[in-house]
Amino acid sequence: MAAIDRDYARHVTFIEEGQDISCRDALKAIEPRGFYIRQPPKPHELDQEITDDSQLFQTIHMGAAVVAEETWRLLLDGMVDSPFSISFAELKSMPKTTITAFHECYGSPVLPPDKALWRVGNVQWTGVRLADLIRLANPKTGARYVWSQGLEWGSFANVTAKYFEKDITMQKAMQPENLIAYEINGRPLDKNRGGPVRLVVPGWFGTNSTKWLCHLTLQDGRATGPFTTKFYNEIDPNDPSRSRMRPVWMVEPNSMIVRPKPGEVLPDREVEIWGRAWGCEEIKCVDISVDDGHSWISPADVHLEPRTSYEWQLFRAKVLLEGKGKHHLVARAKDRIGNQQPLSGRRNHVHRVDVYIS
Ligand SMILES: Nc1nc2c(c(=O)[nH]1)N[C@H]1C(S)=C(S)[C@@H](COP(=O)(O)O)O[C@H]1N2
Ligand SMILES: [Mo]
Repeated sequence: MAAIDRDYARHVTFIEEGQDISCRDALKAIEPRGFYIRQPPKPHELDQEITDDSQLFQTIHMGAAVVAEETWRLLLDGMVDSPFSISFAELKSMPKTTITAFHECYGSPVLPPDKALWRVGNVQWTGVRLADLIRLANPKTGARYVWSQGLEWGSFANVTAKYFEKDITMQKAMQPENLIAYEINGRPLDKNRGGPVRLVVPGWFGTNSTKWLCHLTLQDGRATGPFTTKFYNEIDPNDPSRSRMRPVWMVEPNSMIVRPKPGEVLPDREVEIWGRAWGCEEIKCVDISVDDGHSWISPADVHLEPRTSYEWQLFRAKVLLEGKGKHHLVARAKDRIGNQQPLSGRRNHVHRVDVYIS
């Protein structure tokens, strides 16, 4: 074991063979029951670098779990040599990490993928590194996925589930960005945010970041619940025959214009456009068009902040809007590995803003 692991081992309770540990007793109630969305502000209202908790969207499928912090335990088992459980106090006594990351909802898993766009924000999460906890459990070589389960149960879109269950690959799980988080923007996670403890998987869609987390289990195949089989799979846009499906995991490049605001009447032809770009991979350039995508201004004239972890990236450009009347502004991000936002028809298609020169 590495030094950090030996230190961590003091904080957990290893499980003896044959011992049956339940992590589900901490569920006090599900209140309120049923589907709930808190809609995000419009892109032009997301003008702060860090999105306040009160401004950040919320997505709840079956209801919000009310969790007893004193009895809460996280269980880590499955294809590991040293399964263990850990209390909230023990988790908080471990070395903590803070990461700034964009947080984006895929949108409805039952509507076409170009609906419910811009459910996004950028926040600071604090907690313990998922990879450190997994290492402590000594994963077996065949473990390929980490399944995560929430405490709540119920139904969504006429499908019942015994709990919210998601999976991520072991390869992703062992990256340092993933957290077993208990704070957002320096404050404890409240009930709707998934408190006391949730998973956070930066760079991947929000749906993978299981709230009211109580169980992690390492497995050799994909999770079998409705939230990974029936919901949250999509047609792979890279497949020419449009028949191959893929899990809703990595966030594709995306961007939004924050200024000017839609419909703004501008007195001056010289206009500064700025906004945010984000994706699983770092965004390397943002193209800007002032004629609805017919032509693009040189990327060299668009300033783009580099990324340090998974935060959204600011872009900014000064443009000249020729002539009075309506102008169509478009921004289009391209990531480090060459993926570019499509112009239409996809959940990450470009953001368009119309403005007027008076
Ligand atoms: N247990 C549980 N975790 C969950 C969900 C849920 O319904 N139950 N919703 C998921 C979805 S689809 C998203 S986008 C994010 C939303 O996190 P937020 O509500 O904190 O923004 O949580 C994910 N984790
Ligand atoms: Mo979501």
